[in-house]
Amino acid sequence: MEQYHDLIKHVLENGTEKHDRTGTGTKSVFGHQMRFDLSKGFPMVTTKKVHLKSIVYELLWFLNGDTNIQYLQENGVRIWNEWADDKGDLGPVYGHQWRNWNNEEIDQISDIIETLKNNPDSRRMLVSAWNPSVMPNTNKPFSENVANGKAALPPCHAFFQFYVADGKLSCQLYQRSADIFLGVPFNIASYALLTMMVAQVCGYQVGDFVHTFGDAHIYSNHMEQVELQLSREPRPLPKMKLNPEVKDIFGFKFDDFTLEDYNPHPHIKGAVAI
Ligand code: THF
Repeated sequence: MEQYHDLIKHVLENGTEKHDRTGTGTKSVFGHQMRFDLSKGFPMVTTKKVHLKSIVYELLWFLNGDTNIQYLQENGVRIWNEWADDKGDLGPVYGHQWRNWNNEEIDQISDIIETLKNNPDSRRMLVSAWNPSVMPNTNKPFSENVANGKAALPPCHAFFQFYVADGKLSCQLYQRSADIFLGVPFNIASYALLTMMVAQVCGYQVGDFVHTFGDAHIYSNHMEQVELQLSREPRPLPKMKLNPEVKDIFGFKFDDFTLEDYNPHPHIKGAVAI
């Protein structure tokens, strides 16, 4: 995971102090790219312990088209609590756009799987969570936006594209806004996992996960944490095993994922900016 450490160092050295919506303050750069060859191990940060359980349940929740946090809470996942209304709703966020864009029965995930199986040279294999018609009004509380049919938050990982060459499936994500300490380790593992799942159900080997950033920032209250992390030596990457029986992208269950040889340094706590 040198790519991740290089990103932290790059932002510390070249970033600009910048104010942000949450009022926390950040150091930020605009535009950056990382690439992970998924055949070389599962790209999970090793210089702090990352909570895979939250990542897997969140991804299954996105794929189910679910946008209420009840399912996450039932499985002990708290990462979306801050933004939900009192019924647990987040409005039309990721899952809704992936599976049911504008309530028009547009299922981008099923469409992509179809295209990957039948026309893998296509240059149109994109999934967009970025939907201008549901953008929230920043001056209003999350719950009021949700009550008005808007998303609680605009998507951070906005859209992604698949690519097949030499029998290998690659995926590139454009992330418009990236919380480097807390969110990015989650985002890398989540899309790496999604790429592996799509590759398995479509019959491809895994290629690269390419992670492209817009505003990549370190929050001012994460500075000590990232310094501690940089002082640690990265360890060998773990391996992710998927249950090979699953051939339907919507058929995966939590127990179908097994992470092997993950020996991270201890967890580092950090507050999430809301
Ligand atoms: N807002 C901000 N400020 N940062 C983000 O990373 C972020 N997201 C999602 C939406 N808004 C965001 C939410 N994803 C954690 C991890 C991911 C999140 C939100 C919070 C978090 O607190 N992680 C802790 C605890 C892990 C756990 O309990 O499982 C950690 O130490 O990793 C990015 O898409």
